[in-house]
Amino acid sequence: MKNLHEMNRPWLIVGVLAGSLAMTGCGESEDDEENSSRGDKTPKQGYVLTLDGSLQEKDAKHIYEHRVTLSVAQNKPVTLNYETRDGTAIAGEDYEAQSGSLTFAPGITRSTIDIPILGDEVREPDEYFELHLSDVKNAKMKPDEAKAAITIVNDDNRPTVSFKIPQQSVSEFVGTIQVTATLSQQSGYPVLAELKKKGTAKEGDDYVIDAPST
Ligand SMILES: [Ca+2]
Ligand SMILES: [Ca+2]
Repeated sequence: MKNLHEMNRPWLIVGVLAGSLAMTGCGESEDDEENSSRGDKTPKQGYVLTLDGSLQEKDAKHIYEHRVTLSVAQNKPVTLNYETRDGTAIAGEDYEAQSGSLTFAPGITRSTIDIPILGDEVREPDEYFELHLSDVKNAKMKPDEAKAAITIVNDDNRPTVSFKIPQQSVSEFVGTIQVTATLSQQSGYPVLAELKKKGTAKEGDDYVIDAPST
């Protein structure tokens, strides 16, 4: 019996090991199924997002690149439509209106929309226009993220005022002369200038000024 008992033990041990191995093998198989499920090529839901932007106006036409992003890369092309709309900035005067469609190729999460900005040398307030996104396919977009305000920041200084002809001599019998003041550049604001008079000729005796006091 002793021998038989000793002979049986290895079988028992082998049986336990076999059971253990079988359980381990079973566990690996379940993990594989889970991995397979995770790697089924269906990425997390993607969201299209664009933020407000701002740029310096500059003094000539240039291109502003407005960024649009996708929160997670997708395995299908993500498409959307876009269009600009006037705010205080006016299409044709401050920027060139744009509309069209944008595509994120599979795996891509960043893209830009080019918008021509019509820079000039006219001092103006900061102005903005809007970029609206719509018809997103193969991704989602939150309603409050469907548009961005883009501000064109003024970069023009105040113009200077000067006389076109700084000094001139005229006959006492000339009658009326015109004295012209000029601005160094256009202004988007009304420009007021104070008129000061001095000299040996006296107003009322030698001349009168037929002009606004400013
Ligand atoms: Ca400018
Ligand atoms: Ca300007």
